[in-house]
Amino acid sequence: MVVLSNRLPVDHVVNSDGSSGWKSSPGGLVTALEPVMRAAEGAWIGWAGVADTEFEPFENDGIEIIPVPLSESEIEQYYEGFSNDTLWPLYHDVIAPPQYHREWWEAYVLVNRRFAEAAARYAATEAVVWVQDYQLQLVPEMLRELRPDLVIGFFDHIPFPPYGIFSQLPWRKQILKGLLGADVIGFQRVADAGNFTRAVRRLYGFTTRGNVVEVIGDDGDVRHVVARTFPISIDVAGYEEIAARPEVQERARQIRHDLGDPKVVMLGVDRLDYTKGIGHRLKAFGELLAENRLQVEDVTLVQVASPSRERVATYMALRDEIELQVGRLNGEFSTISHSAIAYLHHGYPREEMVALYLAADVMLVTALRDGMNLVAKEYVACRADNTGVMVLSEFAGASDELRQAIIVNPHDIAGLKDAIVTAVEMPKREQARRMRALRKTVNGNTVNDWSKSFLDTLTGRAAVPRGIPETLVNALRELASADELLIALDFDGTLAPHVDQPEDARALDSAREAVLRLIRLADTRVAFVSGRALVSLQHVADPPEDVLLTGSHGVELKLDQPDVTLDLLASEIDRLDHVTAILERIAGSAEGAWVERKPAGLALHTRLLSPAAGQSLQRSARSRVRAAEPGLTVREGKNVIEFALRPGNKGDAIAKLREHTGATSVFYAGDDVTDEDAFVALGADDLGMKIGRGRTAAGHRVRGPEEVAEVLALLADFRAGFLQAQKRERAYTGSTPIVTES
Ligand code: GDG
Repeated sequence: MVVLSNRLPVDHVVNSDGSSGWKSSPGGLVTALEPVMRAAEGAWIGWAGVADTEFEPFENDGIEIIPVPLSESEIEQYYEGFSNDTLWPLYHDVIAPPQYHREWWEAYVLVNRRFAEAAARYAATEAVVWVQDYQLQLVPEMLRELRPDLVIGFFDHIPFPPYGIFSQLPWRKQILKGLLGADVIGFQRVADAGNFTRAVRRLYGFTTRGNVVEVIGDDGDVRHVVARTFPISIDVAGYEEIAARPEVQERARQIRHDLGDPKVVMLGVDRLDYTKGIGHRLKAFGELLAENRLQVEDVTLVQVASPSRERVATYMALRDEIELQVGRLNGEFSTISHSAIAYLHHGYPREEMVALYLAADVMLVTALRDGMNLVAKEYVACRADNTGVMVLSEFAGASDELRQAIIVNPHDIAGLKDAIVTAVEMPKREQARRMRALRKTVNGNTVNDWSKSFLDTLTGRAAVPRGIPETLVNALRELASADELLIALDFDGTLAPHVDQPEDARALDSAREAVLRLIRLADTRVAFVSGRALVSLQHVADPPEDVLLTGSHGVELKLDQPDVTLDLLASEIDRLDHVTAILERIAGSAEGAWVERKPAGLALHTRLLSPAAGQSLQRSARSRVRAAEPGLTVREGKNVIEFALRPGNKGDAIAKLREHTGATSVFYAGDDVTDEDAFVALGADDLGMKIGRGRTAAGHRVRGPEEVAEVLALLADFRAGFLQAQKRERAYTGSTPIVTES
């Protein structure tokens, strides 16, 4: 596994005596990825934090560190310029005006390429590469070009803007193309993923279905890219542990004492950034003091504004502005013994941050726009005694989860003032009620859950729940009330367990039984959708009459009429013969491989070989057939590679079946990669169910054919129940149409 981020998890430091070394900077991301990285003997690629210096890769705590050098001018143009003065303001609702400079963009492309090349050099075959954040949005595509074997993920830590704003960017299409090189693109909020897929539709015209984007490559190949939300979190146990230390609790008491033991301590913790709404917070607090709704003897605001991006002009101006505001408010309202605001322009050790969280009765998070805001989650994690109130901006991603905070619109100063007063006056019981719920939420999604769910999605290892999940049961109940229902089912691995010899495959008795029940129901059709040639499907499935059949990935159809045969041209038969000869030769070289001839294509089966041997055989088949007979459709399935004369896939099969049956809703179940074409052909009123592990566009998942049979039986129950109820209702209201005479 390889992680790429702008900064490495270690900083290069030069000591006062001239010696130098490495200091780890254990942020949340490092904590989250450390165990995974160690287990996978992972590598971390990033910049070491000093200009114009090359460092050799080295090992740190079981992780291979690969420094990428940046020159002084690249830091100015790629990092401070394009990343922090173009993308950052653009992606944060243009709170500050983004600067567009072509030379910054060129530096961004150049540095992204350097990162991609480093990853391409270090990643092992078929490694998982996880690219972090907005500084590296071009890396996924560049890396895919260099290393098509890699599995590539991208996580966007900051918001993704609505199209009206994103479209300002002169290089908007290049950025989207860069991101679409990933297999999975993660966002903080549902809204961010939605903004991204909308931009993809507008600028590339690609189809998006739910979380899946159908990316059409220059060669016409289709890739499915998952774009969805994975809300980031914190190392909850780590924060709890620090908060429980007696010396940290003592420090919290000391802080309150040093502040003059006010009744209420309010706290803000932010990088000094214009997105954090520090000015709005100060304005609201100042007005409350001016109006005597709060008294300086009772309430103190501690504001940690940690130094950030200090060489970027907008940040210099912001610092002046905030410090002027703090100075004025303190000048006006502080007394000798009580300061209105304790303003701290420093970075602190984590223990001190936790002591501050423990000392604070009210936490103010008033960001104008924020991807997530980890500070909000950290405050909650530290409040083990269920006291404390949080005022939280609706524009921070955290507000999607932390619903029991006092949610505010920070632009509405009057509303923000009321929220602060509500927080200051909130009774302890109400505080505890809310904090308990907040703590449950934060505990339910830790940073480990976040990285696990992202990586599981990326590697196709998403957990398969035991038993039929509740969400699936509900979806089946809803589906059962369709006007015209089509139940389309893959055969091998779905109705029938996988076996070594394809001709031995048989549907489970329980599955056959459920299918027989379903075909007897009114307005309900069942279809088998297979990659097998139709004759082979008929042989193994022995389908009951009335079951519709499609074989050879939708090329062959049998729809309520005698078999459809394919009329092949003589030239097509020649091509098939030619490819047969090539594949037979390849199969002959590996014991256990065999070739299946289909009416309009060929399949090379490798399931008896080891995965590595199978893959290498498939690769050589692919390249030799491509060279000898270009233009054939190539499909890779589980332990099989197929070459078809005519394009066609299970998605086309669904379209044809839908048209034939007039179905208003479709249920589709399948286990193979080729079933993904069917899943992406489903719409909002349909239901897709993946069998087993593996990356999928289906909304539901079960473990194996036994559970498929259970699901089909359940669907038959629900459908029969619905049809009965409908019949009773018709009988009651009278189903004969009323004809009015003219
Ligand atoms: C970006 C996105 C998203 C701050 N000052 C000190 C200090 N901190 C720590 C906090 C917190 C972290 O820095 C800041 O994280 P945030 O999430 O609040 O904000 P950004 O830095 O803007 O982070 C954001 C995040 O990425 C993760 O995806 O949530 O939306 O903008 O952990 O505690 N830590 C120490 N001393 C300080 O002085 N030790």
